[in-house]
Amino acid sequence: MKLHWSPRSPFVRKVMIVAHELGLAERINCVRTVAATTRPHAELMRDNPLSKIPTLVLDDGSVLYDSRVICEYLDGLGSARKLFPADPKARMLALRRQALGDGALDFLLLLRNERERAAQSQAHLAAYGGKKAAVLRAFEQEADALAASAFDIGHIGIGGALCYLDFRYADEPWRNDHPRIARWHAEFCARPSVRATEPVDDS
Ligand SMILES: N[C@@H](CCC(=O)N[C@@H](CS)C(=O)NCC(=O)O)C(=O)O
Repeated sequence: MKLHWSPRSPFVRKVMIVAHELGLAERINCVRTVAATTRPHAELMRDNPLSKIPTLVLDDGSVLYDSRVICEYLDGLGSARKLFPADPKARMLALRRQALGDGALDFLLLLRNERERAAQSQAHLAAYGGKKAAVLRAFEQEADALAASAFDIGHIGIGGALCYLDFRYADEPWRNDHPRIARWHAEFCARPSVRATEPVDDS
């Protein structure tokens, strides 16, 4: 399998954490692909018209995106335990947590883009900043339940979003005001799958 990959992308990292958790990382050929919102990537678009990573090309030439679809595909390949629960209630909880983490990443990427623009929109900056605070409060409220439930894709979604805050928003500390999710996140970061996928800013 070929993965359009970058060491900076939090969505790629989610896929790679899943791959490591399932013992599948060695089967994935990671190909460095630069995806940027303002510079559509012609070659990548032959596989994914959205010009986004992660994009997975299977050995038969078929293509999977986005990260949610790829993660679920990998989960079906692994013979080990599942990261997408079969029980409907547990599955919906896991998918909702994944959506919260992914949604946070979506606006955190937009917020970085907005801050880099010459003519910044104060309305966008304020909206993203407000969501960032709200999501951290939601993570904090969810911390005890996360710690008490079996590790799944929801944990990876939320843990990965917090890792991205540390990577790209390191000068905006969140731990002091959110001690329970900070404790949970320390354990998340100690997992071999998370340690094996540390982000690198290679720009
Ligand atoms: N919903 C997508 C989001 C993927 C995404 O936004 N990837 C970023 C890199 S972290 C990207 O490819 N951006 C390029 C663009 O927006 O054109 C997923 O879960 O895979």
